[in-house]
Amino acid sequence: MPNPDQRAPETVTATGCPFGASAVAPRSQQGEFLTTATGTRLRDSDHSLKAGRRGPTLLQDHHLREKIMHFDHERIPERVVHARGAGAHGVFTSYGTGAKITTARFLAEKIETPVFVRFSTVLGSRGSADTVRDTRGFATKFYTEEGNYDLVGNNIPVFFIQDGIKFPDVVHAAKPHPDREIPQAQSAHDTFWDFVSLHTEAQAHTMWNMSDRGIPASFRTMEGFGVHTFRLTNADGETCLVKFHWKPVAGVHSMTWEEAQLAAGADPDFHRRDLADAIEAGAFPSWELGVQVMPDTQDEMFEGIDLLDPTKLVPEELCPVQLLGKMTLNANPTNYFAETEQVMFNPGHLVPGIDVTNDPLLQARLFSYVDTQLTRLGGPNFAQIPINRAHAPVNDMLRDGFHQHAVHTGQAPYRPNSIDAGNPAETPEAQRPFVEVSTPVSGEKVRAVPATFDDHLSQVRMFYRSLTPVEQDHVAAAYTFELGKCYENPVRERQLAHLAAVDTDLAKTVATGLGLPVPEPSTKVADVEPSPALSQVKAEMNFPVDGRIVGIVADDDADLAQVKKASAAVEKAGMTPFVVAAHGGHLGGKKDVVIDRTLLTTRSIEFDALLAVSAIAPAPDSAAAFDAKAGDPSGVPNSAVDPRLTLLIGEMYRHCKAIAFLPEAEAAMAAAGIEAGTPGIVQEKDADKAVGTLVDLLGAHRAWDRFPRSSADPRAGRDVVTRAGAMSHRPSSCLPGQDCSSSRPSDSRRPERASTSPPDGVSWVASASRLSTY
Ligand code: HDE
Repeated sequence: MPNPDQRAPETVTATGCPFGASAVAPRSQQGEFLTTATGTRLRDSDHSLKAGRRGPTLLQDHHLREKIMHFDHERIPERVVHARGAGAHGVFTSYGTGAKITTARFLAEKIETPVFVRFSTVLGSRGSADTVRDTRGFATKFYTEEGNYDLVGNNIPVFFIQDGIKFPDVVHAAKPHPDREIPQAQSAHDTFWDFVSLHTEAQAHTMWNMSDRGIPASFRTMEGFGVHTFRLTNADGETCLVKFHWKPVAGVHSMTWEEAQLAAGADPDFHRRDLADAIEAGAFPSWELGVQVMPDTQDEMFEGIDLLDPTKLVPEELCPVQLLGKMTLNANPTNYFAETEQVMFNPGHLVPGIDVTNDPLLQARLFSYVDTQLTRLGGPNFAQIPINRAHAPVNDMLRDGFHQHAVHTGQAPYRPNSIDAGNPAETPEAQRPFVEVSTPVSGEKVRAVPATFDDHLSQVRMFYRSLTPVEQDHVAAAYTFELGKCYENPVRERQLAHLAAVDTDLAKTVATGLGLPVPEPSTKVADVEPSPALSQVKAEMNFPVDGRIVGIVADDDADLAQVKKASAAVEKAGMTPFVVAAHGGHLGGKKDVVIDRTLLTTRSIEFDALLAVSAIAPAPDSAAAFDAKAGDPSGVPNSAVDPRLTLLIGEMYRHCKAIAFLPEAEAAMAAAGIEAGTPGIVQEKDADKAVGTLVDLLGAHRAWDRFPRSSADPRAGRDVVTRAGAMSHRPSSCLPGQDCSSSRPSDSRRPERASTSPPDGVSWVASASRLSTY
């Protein structure tokens, strides 16, 4: 309590509004008139104070000085990694299935916890493109009643390095070259490949980056991983080791490399826009949170995998993901800077029941995240920034510092004290304090990792062999592209030798593309069983299509009834229709059909599928000198079709997207050289039916079967999407009470079904018989 002679500042907000005045007002600007930062009303903010109209500006112009001073300091240092990001608010609803393994309240009870999520790329600067090939950050802040819990993960389950001390090295190597500061936001350059080819432990993460995971279709279709192993404690004090997973309800989907490159130019904000648009449209992105639960054994190993090694994953076939709850992102931030830029995450923001392990990468992170905020957010009081504030009561003894917002009372911010009656008290056991799990520690001081960290390549081989042929092709193309952008031959050769160790066919394909011989394998690699759960292309896929974009192509003479029918059917399916025509405004002069895109403004990357109601004849602006897209020589010359429509359809065709043609649009199909019966190509008379078929095709994301493998390919003969020798994987044994059969890898089914019938209770998987050596 303050003393009788003490008074605190008035309880007003930063903008002078009394707290509690209204839900919105405390955060916003106040009143009708422009003021200075201290509330003095201004008459003129457009002219500086001068000695005469043509005279010099006067030093006394305090408003000019305040305005320019503030502007000069509007930027804060961007994050040293993960600088480019997009955020959203949401809610996490627990299934209550976690009670057996953790005391964390937000998991154990069927409760709703507000969350803020920030997705990011790692390498690029704040203004870089969204669709570069890179890892994506997936950081979630749960504002729980027991304090903030941050799950600061990535969309890739393994990491480049085993020990945090090497983080500056990998980041320096991956960031632009220090002399010219290029290339921005990508790994296709010598220093990156120099580092990863010299550090074989980086090969696993690198192959994930070269796979389709490195170019997600959307933040909404990314898996998330906590990467490290964490330790959970239940009410009986029993512990288990877990790996966290986020499973996207919309399925795991990626871009094609050409799409990613086109998007980086045509719409560098592609992912940010997609997230915000989906939320605005009510297609709320959602994920289920799950855990792989492993016994907390003394050696911290599972199935021969060292759980402290962050370059390794645990195959879901050996330890299924058990679902704990569902997160739905349902609101966009109000102000990018205040929320998405100023949010700060920290793997050390833990709640009772969740603790860290000795993973040497995680240990370094526990130091790093508080440290970086000091510079980035300008002092130690970053937890007081609105987006970072806990929703649980805060009663700390942290005092003063830059930008202190709290007006602390009392005289004894220390413990023990008698002057403030000993307050605040330490939390007794019954009141659920956070207590570190007491684990025995022994050993000599060394700079070394355990011998069980030594195998760097067997899981790289496992990952590659778990992919379907079409995904393997993408991996081979990505390595060829990236190494093709390197100048240093020794770097390429060293990387090729690692690929030769991982898979001979892969190395051959890449070496052929580079025009280099296939080197001897760098080492001998153990064979491990593939894990089909790692592939994102399944034989049967039927994912929700909410928030997908369907382009509806029509010209002024098109049957407007069909256009309207198509739009209505697309909306009914939870998707967004974009009408594409030759010009802006309205179709056929009728006010009721608004044109969203023109052939000049659009590009194929905007659409997940296309429905052509009619062809579009060459428009007045279809001269190549005006719009270079019109000069594209591909397609079948056809004076009746605008060449930009042919290009649009051709690109979507190349990207294996679904395209439907109504009869009036068949000239466009012919102009693009598309044959009837091609996978993913629909010919229908009626818009309603066409949309129905598109929905089915979109459920599988893409028609990969459109392009069979060439017979020159060493792996030819295999189906494009069916994995050669796919095996059945079941966890070899389950603890009593666990229904392992229901814990399939969750992207192989429509996940909302799982949401309505979550597992009864999560338990841990006993160590299965050793299937393989890692
Ligand atoms: Fe980070 N990381 N990191 N990291 N990281 C940061 O913290 C760091 C690592 C991850 O949206 C920084 O506030 C070190 C692994 C995400 O705000 C910084 C090491 C994983 C984000 C930092 C790692 C991540 C960050 C930069 C090795 C996946 C963005 C700004 C010991 C499990 C969070 C900041 C956001 C951000 C350091 C390794 C994920 C510099 C030293 C492994 C998603 O503190």
